Amino acid sequence: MSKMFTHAIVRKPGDDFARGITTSNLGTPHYELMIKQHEVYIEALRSLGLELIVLEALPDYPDAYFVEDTAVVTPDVAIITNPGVEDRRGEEDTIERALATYRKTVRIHAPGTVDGGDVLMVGAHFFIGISERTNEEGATQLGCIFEEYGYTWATVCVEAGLHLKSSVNYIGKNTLLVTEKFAGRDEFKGYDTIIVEKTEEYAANTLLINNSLITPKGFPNTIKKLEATGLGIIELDVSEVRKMDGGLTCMSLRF
Ligand code: CIR
Repeated sequence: MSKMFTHAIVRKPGDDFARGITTSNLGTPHYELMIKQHEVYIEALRSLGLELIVLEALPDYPDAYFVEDTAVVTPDVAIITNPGVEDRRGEEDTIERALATYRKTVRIHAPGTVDGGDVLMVGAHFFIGISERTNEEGATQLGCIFEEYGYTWATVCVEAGLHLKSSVNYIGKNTLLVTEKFAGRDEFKGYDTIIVEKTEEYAANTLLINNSLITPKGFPNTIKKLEATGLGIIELDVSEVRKMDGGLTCMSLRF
């Protein structure tokens, strides 16, 4: 059984969200549709029993609804990150205030950088992706905090995709959902893997909430593989989020 979450923090996208960072070539995102998809996402989290803390959009931070990047929340402590891109620094201050009600908070300090999208929790073990956003110094700071609280950790080189969780996610029952590029990596020995084929790579960003999976709509082969796990599955259309290089895990902090 995976860890049970009781809460999630989300933030409404601002009407400037299309000014966020993106490398995708999927066209201009549509604000009203984005808001609709975000509302459906919130309702999906609620339907799985989570209490939602919904923050207002943060002026001048068009990527701030990707709250996952600003913190790593464990059962004992919340680690507030130092985001890997300058433009997003400052988002973490508001998240620290929101999390302080629920957890003791500690911080990652420069020159260390960490984006929460690079941190994958698998029970009491954490994989930390070394990426364009998360550097070795940040990973070491984070790892030392994990050790203090009795968790283990290992780094994984993120050679493809924005973050580690763009390509690898834990879906319970000792199983990782991975893209072809990450399949067979030594770091994941000891886990079962479900491989997402190249044409469906985006579906690797599937979110495990208690005993259900939230997965992006439009990836029929991955759905078939996920159905075999016997877990509940919710498919959500996140077309507008994808245009901004984001996905399902990015839009919430679960704890
Ligand atoms: C960024 O480039 O920072 C945002 N446009 C996308 C962040 C996605 N976050 C995530 O995967 N955890």
